Amino acid sequence: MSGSAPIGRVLVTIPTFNEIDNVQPIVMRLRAAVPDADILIADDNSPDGTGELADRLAAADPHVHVLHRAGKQGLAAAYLAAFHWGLDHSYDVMVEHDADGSHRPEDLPKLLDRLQTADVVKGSRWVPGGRVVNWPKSREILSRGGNLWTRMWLGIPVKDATGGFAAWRAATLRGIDLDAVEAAGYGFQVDLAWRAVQAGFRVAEVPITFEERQAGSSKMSGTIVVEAMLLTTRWGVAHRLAQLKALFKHTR
Ligand SMILES: Nc1nc2c(ncn2[C@@H]2O[C@H](COP(=O)(O)OP(=O)(O)OP(=O)(O)O)[C@@H](O)[C@H]2O)c(=O)[nH]1
Ligand SMILES: [Mg+2]
Repeated sequence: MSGSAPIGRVLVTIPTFNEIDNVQPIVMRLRAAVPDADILIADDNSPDGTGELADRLAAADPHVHVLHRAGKQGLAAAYLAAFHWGLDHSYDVMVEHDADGSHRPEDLPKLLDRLQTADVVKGSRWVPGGRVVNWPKSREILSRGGNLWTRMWLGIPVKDATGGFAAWRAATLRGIDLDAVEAAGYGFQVDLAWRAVQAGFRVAEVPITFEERQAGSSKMSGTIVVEAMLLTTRWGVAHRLAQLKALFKHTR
């Protein structure tokens, strides 16, 4: 764990599946917001040609890279592949950033700033100053409910553990067992945050504005929600049993 360490070389990783209308604007905004950072688009062979467009962006700009993957394998697999790519290329910081415009590149400097005294920083919709724009009430309830469930079971000191905008020090990612990550969908976010907390890393949150996507379609599904809920419950039961065991040990 670091004290107040400079953050070094930053790689913004963007998973994409059918984001043809979003990928170029988001890359342009990122390049303007964090000009020194590199960008890695991890595309799962999108049928709409996102991968080919990403190649053209990469050919025009040495800061942009593309990781082509064989087919749609879920958000977690794309991020894990992107993290490994970043670690192999000696980046010091890896950022998770959606392609769909829900995360604002303009908020990223704030996350990176906070990372100077943290091991991972999550962009949070549910801390003071955080907000959502144009998000259907049903999605807000799902997100708030999922985070409540997560905090109830895991006691995790994170208000938006399910959020997908985050900056990780490479040392933090190296310090958690990425191969053991279980979730395939957005439970992946809780999985990673929980591993970081358990390993004793400092997890910080900064407020962000989260906007509903304007183009393309959501990949969120009932299966992804159920997976996240079941996994969180299983980790929570194990965690609470371990706490009870420790309590009995102390009171005997
Ligand atoms: N490479 C890859 N990217 C994915 C996959 N599923 C989702 N993504 C990307 O991950 C990001 C988040 O996905 P979204 O569909 O926006 O899902 P979400 O943000 O959880 O849901 P919404 O709030 O409804 O948008 C987007 O950039 C997607 O293109 C996948 O299987 N493979
Ligand atoms: Mg989205």
